Amino acid sequence: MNAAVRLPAFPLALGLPAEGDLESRSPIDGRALGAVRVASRAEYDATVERAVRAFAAWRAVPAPRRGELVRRFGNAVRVHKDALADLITLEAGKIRSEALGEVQEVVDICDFAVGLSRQLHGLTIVSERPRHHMLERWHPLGPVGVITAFNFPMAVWAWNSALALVCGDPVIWKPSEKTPLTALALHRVFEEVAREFPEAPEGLSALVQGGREVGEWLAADARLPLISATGSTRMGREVATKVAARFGRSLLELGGNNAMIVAPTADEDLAVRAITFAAAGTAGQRCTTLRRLYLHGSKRERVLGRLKRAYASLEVGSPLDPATLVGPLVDRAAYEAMQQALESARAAGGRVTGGERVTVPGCEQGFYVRPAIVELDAPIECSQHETFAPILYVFPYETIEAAIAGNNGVAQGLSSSLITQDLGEAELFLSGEGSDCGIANVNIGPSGAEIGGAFGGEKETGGGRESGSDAWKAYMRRQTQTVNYSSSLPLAQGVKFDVDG
Ligand code: UN1
Repeated sequence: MNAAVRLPAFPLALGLPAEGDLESRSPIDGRALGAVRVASRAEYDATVERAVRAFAAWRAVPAPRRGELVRRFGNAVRVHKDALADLITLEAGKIRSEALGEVQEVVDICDFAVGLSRQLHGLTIVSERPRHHMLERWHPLGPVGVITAFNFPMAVWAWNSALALVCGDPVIWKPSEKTPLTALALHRVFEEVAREFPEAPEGLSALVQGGREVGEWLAADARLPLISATGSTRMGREVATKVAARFGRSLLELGGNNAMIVAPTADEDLAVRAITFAAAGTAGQRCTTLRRLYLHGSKRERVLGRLKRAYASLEVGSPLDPATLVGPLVDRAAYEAMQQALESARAAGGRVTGGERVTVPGCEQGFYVRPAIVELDAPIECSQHETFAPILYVFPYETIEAAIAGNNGVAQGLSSSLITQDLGEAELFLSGEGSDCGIANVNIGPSGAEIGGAFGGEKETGGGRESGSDAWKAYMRRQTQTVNYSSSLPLAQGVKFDVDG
């Protein structure tokens, strides 16, 4: 197995920065990759001031022209795709194909946003008053704070910033402390493009590196009308409370605890492949990862048997090895959280297969695990929570209603899926009586959403929607306008208020 870490060509020939108080370590083998400087409060304030000034200029640039900047950025990302994917692999531990997929997601949201820059549509509304009409218009909102997680260290910022920029908003990005270099690289690509774009004001997009404190500054900062935060429910609760206290707007994309139902008519080949990618892919570190599996009694033994064989054959190893399908967990804390969850599952009567640490030659400091399957008869404490690791809890079910109740029986509401050939079941699952999640899929797993649909979920997932559909509306303010083109002044609801004057 090739475990040697080859350093990528940093985009735009930057070289990996080495100076700084925030060190980046590779989950592959724990080696230090570089370091960045954490922003001081004074630097942070100066950054926000620049963003406020940038807003005054950027909101006056016509939206299709703002889209042109995003188009050029997307093209630059295409040019640097390989190097950016290399960095994701090094710093987040993703296998090559998934790292390339993430960069592609950046390109895709840019394309989406470019089209959108000519479609920031409002409504015209008829008025009850003669010679009046009403309009609903969308205006730029102001500088947006974006907090992102380690597991999608580029795509989630791009979902937010591509939309925010075409909507007329500057962006301030606080990336995860675990992936500062990835953020720096992608942001440098943006800066290069913005430098060549005459209408792009200084400070249109900024990167603020640091830990929890920086997130708190953003959340409490009344100069930022919107905070978009992706990460744990615990983090989201803190951010949302702070933002609400100053009447700001928050867009939350928090934890998931996603389920799949495998029905009696399910195509088993498709089911096993869908389960394996969704539960073990990205080493279980997606917010859309499949964590709970409801197997119909008639399918249980066969699907479980095939699944265990598929799991046993999964290549776990360095993501630099092209044969690897399951790379490392992000760090020791993630490994310990996984082991703790498995221990409590065992104590609660769960039958655990896999989950043990895997030693990868040359990568002894990395935390590699064989994805785990936990067979249960009913939910237990730890299956109700999101443990950011590849643990799949498997439950039996008998009726589709019971399976849907199981799917919905957690505090999170991000993604869900049903594997079936039965149209009635599929429609029930997709109906108002069905899945209560933001995403509901039939005959595909819960993860790997494409750009185009709104991404996000209900309940403790936070309710936010990002990326596709009309998610752009979160980055703008809505204004209802009434215009009177007569010379009289009729009042709504027939109210009379006649004065001589
Ligand atoms: C995340 O894990 O925060 O749907 C985002 C997916 C990816 C995005 C995941 N397109 O799995």
